[in-house]
Amino acid sequence: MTIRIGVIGTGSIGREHIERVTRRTSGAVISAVTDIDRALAEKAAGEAGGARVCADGAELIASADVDAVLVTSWGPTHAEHVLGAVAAGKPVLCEKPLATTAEDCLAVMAAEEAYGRRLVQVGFMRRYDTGYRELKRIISGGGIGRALMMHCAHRNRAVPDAYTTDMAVQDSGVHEIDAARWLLNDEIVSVQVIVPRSTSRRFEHLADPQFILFETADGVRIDLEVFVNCQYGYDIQCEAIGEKGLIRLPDPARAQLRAAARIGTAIDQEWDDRFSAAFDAELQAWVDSAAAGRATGPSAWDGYAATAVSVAAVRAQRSGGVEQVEMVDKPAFYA
Ligand code: NAD
Ligand code: ISE
Repeated sequence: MTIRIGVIGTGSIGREHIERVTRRTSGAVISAVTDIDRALAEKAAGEAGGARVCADGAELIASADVDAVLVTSWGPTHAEHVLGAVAAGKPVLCEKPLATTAEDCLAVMAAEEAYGRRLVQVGFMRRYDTGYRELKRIISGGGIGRALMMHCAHRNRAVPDAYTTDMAVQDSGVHEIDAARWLLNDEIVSVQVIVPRSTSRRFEHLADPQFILFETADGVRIDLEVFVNCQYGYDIQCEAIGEKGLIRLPDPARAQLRAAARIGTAIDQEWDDRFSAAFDAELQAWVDSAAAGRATGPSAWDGYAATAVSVAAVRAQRSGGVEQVEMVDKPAFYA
């Protein structure tokens, strides 16, 4: 069976996913695309081998030649498209965030529950990265004993000046929020943000770097450094410390160069290089599960939890204090 995918949003990651589906995913084709920028959509349709261009997300979701929907538009528009796909009974992979407000995430959960089975997967692709999967296997298997602490870093080489202080949690740190919840099988209950001296290579409006401190329901403490103008590359670090050991995310395997009296390995420069294989695995898993009529991967509940923590973290950026995460109890539907 070939899954016919409609893509809403043909910007940076939308076009990457189109290329991924077209060249490296089995069992799927891109049948339709849409973007509020029609010229972009037409260009992407050509790259997808002649997909149809729809006027908007609603038309695309309703199309008979769209079996599954990929949402890669701007975050504030995600909820509308995901709700549309669920109402049409079509599987949907939504890039992070599921929605920018907890209320919209709850609306998606309610719609999915009313439909009767999971249709939504959220694009937290780190869960498909081999290094993170190894961490998950070892932590879950008791390899470090009871987890006590985690140290994480999210470093981007540079960001455009449209990037704002709250995006450090909502756009970047949200990946670690999801990864920590998943690795520890625990929920984050409070958050604090500490802003050190800022880099002189930042924009005036941007607090960069930031330390984000989390506490989980089980009492694990997590520190996350988000530094989005670190200059040297794209560098993701994660280390979990338990009662009997420590485990660290491996750096991507790169050949070692010995020359000019030095030993060195290349550092990825952008997120799409670092997580390219994880994105491939994520898309393939989504297509396979859509073909089998089931859902897999990060759920709408995970999307909700990550947004709820991000919302508290943005409050913490403003208050400077410790902010509690406000979350409903996990519905049995997502157990
Ligand atoms: P982008 O600005 O390059 O592309 C977004 C596109 O969506 C634009 O072309 C815009 O015109 C279009 N768009 C906006 N509203 C629309 C609507 N209602 N209907 C149709 N098209 C619409 O942004 P991007 O970097 O591609 O990011 C898109 C999403 O992907 C964001 O939610 C972002 O957080 C996420 N993202 C995830 C990762 C990751 O590592 N998983 C990386 C980058 C981006
Ligand atoms: C971007 O939206 C992503 O999701 C990348 O993975 C992240 O590293 C970057 O900081 C975000 O802006």
